[in-house]
Amino acid sequence: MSAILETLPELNSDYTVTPQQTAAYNRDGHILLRGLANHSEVDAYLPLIAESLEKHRKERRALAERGTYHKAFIQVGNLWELDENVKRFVMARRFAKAAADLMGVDGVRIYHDQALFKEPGGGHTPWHQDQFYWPIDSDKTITMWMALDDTPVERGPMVFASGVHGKGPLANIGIGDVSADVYTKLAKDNNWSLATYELNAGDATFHNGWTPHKAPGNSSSKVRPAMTVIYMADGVRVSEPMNDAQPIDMARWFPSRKPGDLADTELNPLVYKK
Ligand SMILES: O=C(O)CCC(=O)C(=O)O
Repeated sequence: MSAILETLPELNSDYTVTPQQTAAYNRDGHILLRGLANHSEVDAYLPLIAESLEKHRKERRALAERGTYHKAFIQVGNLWELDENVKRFVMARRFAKAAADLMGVDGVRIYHDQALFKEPGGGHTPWHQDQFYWPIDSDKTITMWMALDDTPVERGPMVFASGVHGKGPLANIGIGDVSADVYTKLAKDNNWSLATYELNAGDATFHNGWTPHKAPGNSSSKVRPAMTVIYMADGVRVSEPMNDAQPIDMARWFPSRKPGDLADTELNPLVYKK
């Protein structure tokens, strides 16, 4: 074990998710859990996640040279495969148990993780539904989005449409300028109720795979560092791709699996089981 890994907080202790919070998550499709990590835990992991993101990021263009999607954040997926220190954060039992409790399931596996750092002056995150990309035969999917620094509105916390996740796919479209327009119209025509949360470092939102969400740009002078972990219930299966994006996710996150197979490859470790 490396010298750093030995000293990192284990993040294994329980966080109590109340029945009221579970009910609110299932009603709204999103929730904020305050203090899921404490300040010393965030302080230990933030520099490691930031360093790993900087090392592995592919996007090196100036903001002005990028399109809408690449202006929204610097992104690296599955840091847990690349960095043993960040792996401890991604595999944390505490976070996985909270995800399982909110979904009301007895076990969860990792789908993948993403570090998402919105730079100062970074653009808005267009409206989208995550599960458009995911070849998973279940709606028991959830993303934890943890703020690694305080995230007031001007730094770009997410905005969620409440209570529409149960409708499943609302538009057969991935994230970008077109999805921004399409979902803005859906929000207006259907009078969606929108919710946003100002987060402190260590607070985390959880949202369902079908919850439409977006984020404003970062108009502050500080980066908005966030780490996400996407979980799926243990026992879900790989689904038939429903668009051109899903075969890419299937090959990347479910190597050698086909529709109908259990979503339980070596890239999908069981991180919590009751
Ligand atoms: O960090 C953001 O701005 C967007 C994140 C997001 O869409 C997600 O985690 O599903």
